[in-house]
Amino acid sequence: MTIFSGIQPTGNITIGNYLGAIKNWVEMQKTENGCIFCIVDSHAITVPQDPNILKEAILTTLAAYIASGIDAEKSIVYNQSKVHQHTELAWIFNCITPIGWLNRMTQFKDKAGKNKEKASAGLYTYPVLMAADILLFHADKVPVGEDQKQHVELARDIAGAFNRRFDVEYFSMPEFITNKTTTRIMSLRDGTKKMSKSDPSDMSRINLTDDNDTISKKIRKATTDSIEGIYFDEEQRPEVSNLINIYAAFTGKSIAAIVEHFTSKQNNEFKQELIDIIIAEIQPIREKIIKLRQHDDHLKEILGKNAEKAGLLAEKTIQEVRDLVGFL
Ligand code: AQP
Repeated sequence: MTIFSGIQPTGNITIGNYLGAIKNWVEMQKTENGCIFCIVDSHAITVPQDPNILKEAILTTLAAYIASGIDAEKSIVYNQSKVHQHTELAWIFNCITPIGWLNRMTQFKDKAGKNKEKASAGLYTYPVLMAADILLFHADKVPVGEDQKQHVELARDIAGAFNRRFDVEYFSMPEFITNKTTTRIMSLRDGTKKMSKSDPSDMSRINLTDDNDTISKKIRKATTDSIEGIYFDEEQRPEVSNLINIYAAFTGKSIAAIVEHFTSKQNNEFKQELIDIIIAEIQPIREKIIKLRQHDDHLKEILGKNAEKAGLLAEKTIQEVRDLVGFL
């Protein structure tokens, strides 16, 4: 079985990325040998990036993967731009994907906002590159957060469109899978907005590189409401429900059990327990990231070696695709 997923090196990895994606990857890696975890830097440049900061972010993202438990010997871990077949396949897919399908993608609407005309063509065709990432390796399963579900569905549609266009059964359908307990972690400042690496407010997220005092401060200052008691109601109490969700995702406990545990407790007791739980899991990861970043040459060597492994698999697919398309 082949498993493919990735994260953009667009800033500090958040607990949203960790709980929604990486934690699930670590679990899957325990039983599966065919895992490919990419640092999707070609996706990152769909919005402007400072070149020096991007280079740093690629290395920190790799360090975060390894520190969280990804084994770069067992799984293939590399940065996307090192394997040119991603963009070659994306171009072919661009030529078979109807514009109408891309117009339905909600992430483009969210990210382009009111400035749609000024957004890059790359941001618009981002989901086509993502389909190429997945199908280049004939991935069976794609473990991502719930926000990426629509893009995985589009990858299935593109696989079908390719097969129909060339009258083959070449690509099979990749399956979207997400963490059972975590669907979407929301911003600590606004419970209706997704927690994001690129949110202008650092207080809206917890980064894997945050120190214990910063984690504590961010949770204490996290927006809540003035309603008495701790209970789950995403409509009326999005912020409190988000904190309960984060608690559930870190501990694996059910929402019902958490609410029961806090029935007669105060908001500050709930927040303190949450802080302790987050720190217990994040502190060792942060310490490993710092250690790994002291050996950037080693990290670069890992990226190089793994890109070679990925390149071999990718080249086989692209040769077959070139032939099906009619390229000599
Ligand atoms: N808030 C979240 N809750 C659960 N899962 C999340 N993911 C992202 N945010 C949350 C999952 O993390 C993986 C990597 O995402 P990405 O870097 O490719 O892009 P993204 O989804 O756009 O993530 P960010 O953090 O919001 O990045 P920016 O700010 O650069 O756009 C995916 O599996 C995603 O589902």
